[in-house]
Amino acid sequence: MSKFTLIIGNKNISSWSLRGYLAIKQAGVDFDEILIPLRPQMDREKLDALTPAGKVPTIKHNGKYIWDSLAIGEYFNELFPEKLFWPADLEIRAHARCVAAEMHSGFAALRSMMPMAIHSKFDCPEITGDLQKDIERIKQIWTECREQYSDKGPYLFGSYCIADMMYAPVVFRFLSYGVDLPKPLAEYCQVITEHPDMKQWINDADPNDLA
Ligand SMILES: N[C@@H](CCC(=O)N[C@@H](CS)C(=O)NCC(=O)O)C(=O)O
Repeated sequence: MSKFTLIIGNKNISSWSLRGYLAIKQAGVDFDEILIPLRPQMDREKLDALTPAGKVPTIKHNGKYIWDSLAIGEYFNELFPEKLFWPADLEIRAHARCVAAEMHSGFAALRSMMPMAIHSKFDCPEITGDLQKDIERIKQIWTECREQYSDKGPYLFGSYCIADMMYAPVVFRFLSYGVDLPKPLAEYCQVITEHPDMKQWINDADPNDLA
């Protein structure tokens, strides 16, 4: 199988890049990494030359591009089904796909009002309105998952899967802004920060790169 190239933004702040990185790490393939700084100055020309949509993450493989985090997860799922990118059970898999898709297409208030900056701590903004709705909905999703699947393992659906990759940046947002979480959800956040691929990303992220 030919080599993969992963194109990403600054690790401290590029939340979508983190999802693509977690997917390729779970695949366990060799890959080259190209980091295009998005901040303080975005290299637009370089980004547009390397990615069809001008967005990260993008994977290049066999001369073709996969330029969206969820599509990247699905690509690796199809290439390496034995890595269990999704739960094996049909109904649990449908649940996992729903919560991953909900993250991928939603939570705009959380994303704009609590940008990810892995190594930073911030004062928590007032949690009202759309931000409150987003946070409450995420807590509800995580709580339901932990209640239903905790007997299978410490991740949202027991075993680590694409749903965890999609919510990993949310974990860092909650930690950076000090969002109050009930114990089972705080424990889930800790499990994510201790995942080996996450630890590698944290270690590589430059604290000086800020949103
Ligand atoms: N839906 C896309 C979103 C990708 C995205 O918006 N990435 C941001 C960085 S975190 C980006 O490339 N920004 C550069 C730009 O918008 O010009 C995905 O899931 O990959």
